[in-house]
Amino acid sequence: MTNLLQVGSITNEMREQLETEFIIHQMDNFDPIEITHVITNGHDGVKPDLMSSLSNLRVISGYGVGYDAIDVVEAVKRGIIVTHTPNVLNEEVATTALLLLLSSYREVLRDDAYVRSGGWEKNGNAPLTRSMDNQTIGILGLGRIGQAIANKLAPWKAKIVYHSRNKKDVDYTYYDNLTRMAKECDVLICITPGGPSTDKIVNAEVMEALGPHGTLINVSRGSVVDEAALIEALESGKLGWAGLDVFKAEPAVPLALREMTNTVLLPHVGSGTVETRAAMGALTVNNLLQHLKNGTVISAVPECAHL
Ligand code: A2R
Repeated sequence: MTNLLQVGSITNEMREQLETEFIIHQMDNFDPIEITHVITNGHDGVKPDLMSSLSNLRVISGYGVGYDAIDVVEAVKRGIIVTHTPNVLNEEVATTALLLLLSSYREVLRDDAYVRSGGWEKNGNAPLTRSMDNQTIGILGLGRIGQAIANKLAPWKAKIVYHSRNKKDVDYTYYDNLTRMAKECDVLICITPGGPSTDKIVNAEVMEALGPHGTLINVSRGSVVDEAALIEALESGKLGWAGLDVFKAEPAVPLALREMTNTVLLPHVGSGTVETRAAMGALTVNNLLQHLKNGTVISAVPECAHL
């Protein structure tokens, strides 16, 4: 049997599959020398101290597509293979982006509360909302999930534009400057990876460019948006609305965001359906099982593809 360290929670199904080949150790009781494999998730990752204490580590299998909580540069240096779960969650995260967008445009939370509180019966019809049709929607990060979001927006006849580091082979208009793109958009949807290269790239300037009638949707990482600037922009009316699935210091969410009526907030559930989490769990486990069998993995992160 091989020694696997579990960081964060896993499902019962994943545990059952893993227990056929691994002894699963918990964080409060393990011998660092024995550990060759780690299972973790996008939030917990592997802290630098932990990684350096695991001198025989070979594989880190991540349950999620984002791996900004793992020091991949250090992993590559040490020949440790990091894996993640791309593609199997594209459609679900895209659905979450649409859910936030539609909820924001059509004031679902406000109107639901109006019905529940008896306000409709007492005070008459609810105020009108905004139409989601024919909007110019900027996608920040037109990768696997970004493309799925663009596809899902087709029925609303959205004009899609995008910003990423490189121009892609697609028909949508490319902007090499995020602020310039935001100026042209009704909506900005963030779906880049986290980490230093995207840290606070959605800053005060970008939010002001999006403007008082603009809507910001974030289904990427909290770090991508300057949260203090976001609160200021929403409070002052420089930005209209925000739909957020991710935050700077999860699970803590600033009170200011929670008290606003122009925000829709979700507890990082972008991929959080039974079906999609099962697919992600299977891929996370199969990466580990395949490595045991023949030393290869199914879905290494790009930086580790050569290992
Ligand atoms: O820069 P490019 O051309 O490689 O485009 C990637 C873009 N991207 C960035 N855009 C602007 N500034 C940056 N510093 C920057 N870094 C990356 O983000 C690409 O279009 C997109 C990422 O696409 P994928 O690698 O296919 O990732 P996927 O599967 O769509 O997931 C995105 C993220 C995850 O990393 C999690 O944090 C989150 O969604 O769930």
